[in-house]
Formats: sequence, C-alpha cells, structure tokens
Amino acid sequence: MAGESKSRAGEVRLWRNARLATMAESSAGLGVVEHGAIAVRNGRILYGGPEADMPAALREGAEATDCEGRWITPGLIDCHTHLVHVGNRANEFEMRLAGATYEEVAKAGGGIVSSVKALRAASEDELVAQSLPRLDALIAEGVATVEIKSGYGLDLENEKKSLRAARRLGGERPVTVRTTFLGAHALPPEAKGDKDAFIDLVANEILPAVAAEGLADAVDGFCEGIAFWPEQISRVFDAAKAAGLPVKLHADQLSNLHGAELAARYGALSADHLEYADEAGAVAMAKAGTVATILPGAYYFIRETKKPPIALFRQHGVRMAVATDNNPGTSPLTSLLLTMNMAATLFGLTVDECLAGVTREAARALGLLGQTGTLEAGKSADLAIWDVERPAELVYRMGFNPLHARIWRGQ
Ligand code: DI6
Ligand code: FE
Repeated sequence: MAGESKSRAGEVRLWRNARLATMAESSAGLGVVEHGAIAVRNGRILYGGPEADMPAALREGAEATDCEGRWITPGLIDCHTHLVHVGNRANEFEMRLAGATYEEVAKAGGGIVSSVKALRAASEDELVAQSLPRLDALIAEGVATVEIKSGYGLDLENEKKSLRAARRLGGERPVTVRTTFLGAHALPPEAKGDKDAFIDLVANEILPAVAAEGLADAVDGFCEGIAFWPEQISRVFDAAKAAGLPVKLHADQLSNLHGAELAARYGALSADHLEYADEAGAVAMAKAGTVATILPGAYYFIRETKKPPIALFRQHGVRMAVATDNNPGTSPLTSLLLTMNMAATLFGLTVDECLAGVTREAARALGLLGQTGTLEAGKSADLAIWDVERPAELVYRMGFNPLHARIWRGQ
C-alpha cells in the first residue's frame, strides 16, 4: 500500500477503499461497511463509515492509503495473558504425555511453583527479553492491546519486577499494555502451606505497595481448590477496592466454587475460564455487567471436557471476550487467531461472537471500551487490515496469518 510514512501532528490520515467491520455496539453483527473509510488525526479516529458520507473537509490534503478492498477490523485485544514468564514447561508436557498425573508433575518440582523459581532467578532485563518474542507473535497477528498479569513472583520484589517488565514491554513495541496484579495465584514455598497468612501478605502489604507505585491497572485472583478459597479472594478484592483498582477473577475453571458470583458481587470487569460456572453465576454476571472471558487454549491444553456454559451466557446477556491465557503451564498459546478458531470449534461461538470477543468485548473486559475495541470516532486509531475476502476467514483458518498491516494509535 502507498502512503506508509509517519503522519505529523494535526495531519489527517485516511484509509480508504476498505471494507470495515466496525464492531460498533449500535450496529448489528460486525457493523459492516462495504465501501468504507477511516480518517485519523493525532492517533484518534475522526471518522469511520461509508466513504461517500465522509465530510469533504477530512479528505482535502489528507494522506490517503488505498486499502484495495481489504477488510479493516479494530486492532485485536488479548485481554488475558501471563505473558511475562521465564523458561517453559515442555518437560511437564512430556511427563503428562507419558501418563504422569498433575500431582506427580508437582512432586517432580513442576507446576506454577517451578515458573516462580525461574522468574525469581531472572533479572528484569531477562524477563523483558524472554517475553518479547511472545509479544511479537501476538503483534504479528494484529494485536494492538495486551493485558499481562503478574503471579509468578509471589513476593513484593518479584511481583514488582514482573509488573515493571510488563510495563517496559509496552515501551519496547507499539502496543498498549495493561497490567494486572495476580498475587493470589499460587502459594509460594516459603508460605509453608499457610494460605491465610499468605493472603494477608498479599492483601495488606504487596497489593498496597504495587498500587502505590502505579504498577497495576487491575487485580486478579485464582479462585480454586488448588489455589485460594472465595473467602480468601474476597480479602484481596477488599484490598483492591481500598486501593481504587478494578478486579477480575480466574473463576470456576476446574470446579464450581461460585467464583462467577463472587466476581459479580465485586463488580468485576471480567470473570475468566468459567467452565464450571452455573446459571446463578451467569445471572449474577449479567446483572453486574461482568464480562465472561472464554479461554479455549487452556481447555484444549489440559484436555478439559466440561465446556463453559455459552448458552446460559447468551440467554442472560453476558458479554463474552476471547483470549489466549498465554502461560507456560496450561496455555502456551501466542495466537489470538487460533484462539478464535478454538472458541468456535470447541465451544460453538459464532464468527461474530469470536470477533467481538477479541475486539469490543475484550476492551470492555479491560475497562477500555471508551478508548479502543471498535472503529468509531473518538477511539484510538488501532486498526488491523486483513487480506481476506470475508471476516469468517479470520476464525476459520488454523495457523495462517492474513494480516496485511497493523496501525497502532494512527501509526
Ligand atoms: N489458571 C491457569 O490455568 C493458569 N493460572 C491460572 O490461574 C496456570 C498457570 C501455570 O500453570 O503456570
Ligand atoms: Fe490465566
């Protein structure tokens, strides 16, 4: 395409002769505009709609890119990742393939705690360096915004190191990074089995310190028998509230501890996984406006058989986001395109639901719907331009990347 030079402040840039999937809430389905154009100034969308209806003033003197009929979607958003980690757990994968159980893997030094050991031993620079290739893989498929959780540090210094590394990644690449403090992820060895004492440490010391330094945009927890009980998560959420941070939750992934209701009670931005969530959970989430983040990569990788209750989410009007859950233990996945295919194939999400799940609803799950996630005036000019004939191809293919160009904040 012509016209790829950097625009100067105040100049209008135009992407024309495109088909748009605006994902605007007010429109049906994908919000399709067949003969569309997008006008951008200072990194923001001024206009997104039919080219014929665009104000003439925007056209005059604008630097225009002819998209030759390609499709434009909002830049993609991966709203749930543990991207900042060290090493990998391919050894555990091999053990499990050879028939080892989760407990046997844990006894052999595996599990989340092995990733904690690796992260604690690494410098912040090493963390950034090891995480960049994963971030680059996401970006190569049109991702413009990525959420990154801590949770492999599990003490003050190492949680802060993780979050600083995550923030630095946003400076290393043209991408928006949102950080989430996941101190209540697992019990570190030094806690010697005392979950309550560790939760006190997370809620009363680590979280307030992380918040005071502005290192986290949200707070998450892992509510599960193998992690923390709802009452313990509540204490962390109370501390988040006191610090003025929104919450999210790993809820009902392996069993039904009514994590969905817990998240809703705290007005959580999202409850994530939800394989074991029930109707009461779906109703509570709908009432609270809590987004259901669907993570098919983890479901696939751990060979879970219980599917999240998609029909209940639809019935009660729960919004659904779709994300990679990139992590070394249960979802070593760095393709949001493949994730959409999994959400459709494994859980029966429609193409429209998948695309909304990695754009508008993912933005909502991060509290960023005012800033990104749709091609509407006033939003950040985050665009993905695709070499496809129809948007369904983005969901249909497996392991093929039809991205033509990616624009982040107008560049
Ligand atoms: N749920 C998961 O599936 C991952 N974390 C979480 O809260 C597992 C992370 C890991 O095994 O490293
Ligand atoms: Fe996760």
